Amino acid sequence: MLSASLALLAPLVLATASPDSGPTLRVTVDSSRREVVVTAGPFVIRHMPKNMDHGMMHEMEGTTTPLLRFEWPMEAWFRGFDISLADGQGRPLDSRLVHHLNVMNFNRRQLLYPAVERMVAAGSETGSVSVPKSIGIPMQGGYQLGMYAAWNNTSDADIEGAWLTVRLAWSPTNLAPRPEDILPLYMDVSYSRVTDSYDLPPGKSSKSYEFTMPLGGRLLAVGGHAHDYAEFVSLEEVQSGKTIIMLKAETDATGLLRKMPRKYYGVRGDGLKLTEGRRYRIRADYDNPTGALIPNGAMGLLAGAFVPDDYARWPALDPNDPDIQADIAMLEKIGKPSGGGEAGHEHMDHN
Ligand SMILES: [Cu+2]
Repeated sequence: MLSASLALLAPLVLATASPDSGPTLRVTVDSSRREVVVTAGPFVIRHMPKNMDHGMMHEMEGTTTPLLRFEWPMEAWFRGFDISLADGQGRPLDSRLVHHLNVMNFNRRQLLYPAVERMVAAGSETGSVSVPKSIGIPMQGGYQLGMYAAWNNTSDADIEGAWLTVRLAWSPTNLAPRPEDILPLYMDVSYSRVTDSYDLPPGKSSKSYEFTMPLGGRLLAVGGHAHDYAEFVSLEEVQSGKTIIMLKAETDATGLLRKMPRKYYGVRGDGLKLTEGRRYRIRADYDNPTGALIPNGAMGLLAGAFVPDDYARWPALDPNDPDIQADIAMLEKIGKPSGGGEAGHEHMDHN
């Protein structure tokens, strides 16, 4: 029955959000390809002055879209995404203009932090991502989602009239065997409400954050995010001192980051077990050869596909929690002309 109702919905525009000025957003369901297609635009993509650094870039108007809200249309498992960019005539633009793209789910919170779920965190080198049909993120119709993109236009000219299309792949509820529920698990060496980038001192440095797992489960895959001059992002067991995840940064000869690896612990196997009540330490090491502190120059994140031992015990999102409210307020400020300030640093994974 689900597929029948989706076929009916497919040609319909499900939602149109048009603020007074600025981009519009359209959501359609492509039931033959099993994709929710989100199209937003038009955008002006400002080119960056040559000497702009990572932190400055985020603060410059026209380098980040505002938060674009939309509704997820039906019960399904979310299992992948694809990002594309086109000009006003529908001709493809280089998708690397999208520095990073985040999709948030305002109906579910993160496990470790009082912040809304980051469903998608994609970077210019991430490309399209999908997980096997045997797993997926459980979604309900009516979930309030939002997304934003940060641009990286290194050309000499602004690009006007750009349209962003994000295809969100899903598995239907009648899929057999039933997919296993996964949820995103974020671990951050420098989590705070407004920014998770931090100042990078010259020379060798290490930053870490310890936490107790509130709920056990298995990590099926994990990716990382770091900036230039990163050496690695790792996860250690505090008591045993054992390193259980090690993502070594791939850098060029001068230390500029090329990419962060991804690790797969087996989609059918047991995965990497994280134990309830156990202490863990996420750690990011850098070696900054510039001789100077780089303001907001560093980040250290791990993002995994996590199978909780008991899905029902995932902490519920409390809309009255001041931390949740602050997180949402921060997201709402992204890409706004004034007052955005530090908010623009919010990003999860662009490498
Ligand atoms: Cu970053």
